[in-house]
Amino acid sequence: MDINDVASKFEINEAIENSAPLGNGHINVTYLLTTVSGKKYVLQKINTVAFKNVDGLMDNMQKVTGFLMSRNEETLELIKTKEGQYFYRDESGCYRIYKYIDNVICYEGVTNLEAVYNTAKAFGKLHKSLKEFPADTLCEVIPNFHNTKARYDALLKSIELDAAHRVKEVPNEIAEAKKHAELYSLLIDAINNGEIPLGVTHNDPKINNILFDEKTNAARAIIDLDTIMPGSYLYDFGDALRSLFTGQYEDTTDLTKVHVNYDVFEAYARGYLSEMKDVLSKKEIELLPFSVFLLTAELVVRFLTDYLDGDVYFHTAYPEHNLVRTRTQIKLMNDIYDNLSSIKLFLNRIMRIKDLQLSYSLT
Ligand code: ADP
Ligand code: GN1
Ligand code: MG
Repeated sequence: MDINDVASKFEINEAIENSAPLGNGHINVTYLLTTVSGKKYVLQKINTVAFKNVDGLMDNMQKVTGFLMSRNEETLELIKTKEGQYFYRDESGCYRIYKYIDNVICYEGVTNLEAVYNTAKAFGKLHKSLKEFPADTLCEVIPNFHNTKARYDALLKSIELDAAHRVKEVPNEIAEAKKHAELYSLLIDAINNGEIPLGVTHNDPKINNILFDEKTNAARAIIDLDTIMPGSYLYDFGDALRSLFTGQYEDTTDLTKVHVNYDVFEAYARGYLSEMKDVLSKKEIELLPFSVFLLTAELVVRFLTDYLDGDVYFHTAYPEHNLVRTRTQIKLMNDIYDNLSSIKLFLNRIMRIKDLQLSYSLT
């Protein structure tokens, strides 16, 4: 892609002086653009392997950001194209531009508990705000995105196909992914039989999808809104803690750094429940610890599937990258499984605390 050419299609009306890769996302290609007068924008090439329905995706994003803006909540601000569209498409791909949110920090892992608490509160607030949003106006951007059972079935198919001839290398990882397979349909069954409701959820609540104010450490904006769609609150709770427990990066080979951390769990649970305690049902609260296990198992399955498919979905920097990520998540999945009863008891104690607010001092 020619960055200047793409940028010239949008309502920026200035030349771009500088462009540089931004962040560590696994899906889109992201650049920070700086104009000659010093204004900053984010340009993204949307991943059309992951997102087949870009029109639906951008329609969801525009509706949700418009709704949040109308409530004065900071969110991504899309820049329209000169033709009044929210993205630009040519033969090389699909592109969008937002305003760069400045004076922020983007963490790749837990560096302080205050950020964890603030992240959780921000997701709690988002869930609560979006209860007022008409969920039926959103499309399902990626069908069955967090249907762990469907993800597992896709893994079984990939094992059978063995497209990249890698099955023989990974018998242990396949065995790990299969070990708890009987649990993979528990949440989706509960949703399908009406025991667990759907709300509007983010569906990708990794810590690097939150921007923190560099001065106050408050969670300023939740970004990466590609997968905003109807979903269970448990998806976001489980996936956020999965990401936080993973450590600094998902591709670490130092597996001693990947484990359940009760301080992190407490900070996240308190922050989230301080907003959502009265919204969640008894059944949802009961399943919060399980959701952390399930979403971690789902990532084991997804990274391993992509490794076996020949790295067609997640961006990879080297041939074993998805395998390394699979192993990180296996370590975490097993640790969460072994700790499930203790996490449940721990959560019960947190639920009895009257004032869930926490104040941390940054050191
Ligand atoms: P991906 O879907 O590939 O993860 P993201 O939308 O999460 O892409 O963007 C990748 C990274 O770019 C983020 O983790 C963040 O560091 C940075 N980023 C994206 N949008 C903005 C923005 N509007 N302002 C500041 N930083 C941003
Ligand atoms: C992807 O886009 P990014 O890097 O925030 C993925 C998530 C995974 C995550 C694992 C649309 O998130 O579902 O949990 O990688 N996003 C999509 O790091 O598939
Ligand atoms: Mg991201």
